[in-house]
Amino acid sequence: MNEKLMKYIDILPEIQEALNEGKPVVALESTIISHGMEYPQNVECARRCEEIIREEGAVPATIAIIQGRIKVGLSYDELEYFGTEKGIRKVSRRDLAMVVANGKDGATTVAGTMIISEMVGISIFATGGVGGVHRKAQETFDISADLEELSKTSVAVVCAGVKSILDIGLTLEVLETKGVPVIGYGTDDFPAFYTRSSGFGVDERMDDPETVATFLSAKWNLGINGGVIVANPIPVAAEMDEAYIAAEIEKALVKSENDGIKGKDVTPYLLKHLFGATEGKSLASNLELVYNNARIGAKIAKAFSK
Ligand code: PSU
Ligand code: MN
Repeated sequence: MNEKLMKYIDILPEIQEALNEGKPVVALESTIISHGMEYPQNVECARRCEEIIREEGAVPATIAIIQGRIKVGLSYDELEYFGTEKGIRKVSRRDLAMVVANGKDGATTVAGTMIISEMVGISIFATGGVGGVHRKAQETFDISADLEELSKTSVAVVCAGVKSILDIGLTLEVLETKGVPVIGYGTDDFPAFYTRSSGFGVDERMDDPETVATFLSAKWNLGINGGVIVANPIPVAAEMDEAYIAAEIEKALVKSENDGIKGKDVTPYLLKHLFGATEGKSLASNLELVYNNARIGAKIAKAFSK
């Protein structure tokens, strides 16, 4: 990290050492903690992800902004604070410098977390789902800044695909336009978050961490900058019934429209509504797929560090 960055970023010594020595590190985001789940499941989820990454022999780096300081790695108390505090700003590319300059708290989205990961030299990042093209984006122009970030920031994002609160087909079209490779991890089908298949294909299937690591090295050594989506389907045992979740998503979409929800509030609103409507079933699935991504993220980070 250069001196200019050090002025703004606090990185835990364990993470800095691992990066200096070329050991595997996996980034984790914080919007999932503050806007994606309720307390205490959010904090439990964050802790369990870190634990899984350690069990696999990599170092976790949860990324967030606390009182204007960019944190790479959170202490026990910081995570607790982050999980309970209300009104934390959701931080994508446009928000990042404002939150830092104003000394505020910020929860980094996929885009925000990718930016900070690249700043400190972390190449692999595990999360639940990435943002994408919202349904009716033809009218609303609501396309997640995550897609733009994936086009230019060199971090691999291990996720369970995108959920069908989004238009999955259009999301994949935009990813193609922006030159973002979409890898199916052990699958030919692009996963739909709560279910293993969306009916859309991936660019290429890769079945083990080494193959993904070799591909990432080739891409970035060639100077082809930008992110990669490693789409890792939810474990079979945690998968939801497709018709059931599709119907609940339709209802949630109608409700968000009736309530006039717009912009960055749309994704958190839909998630929260779904958790309630499915009596926690979608939350249970969500947790399992995030853990699965943390595990595969750590395996890929290990292979990539070799
Ligand atoms: N999808 C989820 N859970 C989440 C998010 C997406 O299943 O918590 C979060 C991620 O942080 C993602 C962000 O980067 O929502 C996308 O928000 P928007 O659609 O406003 O770009
Ligand atoms: Mn949006």
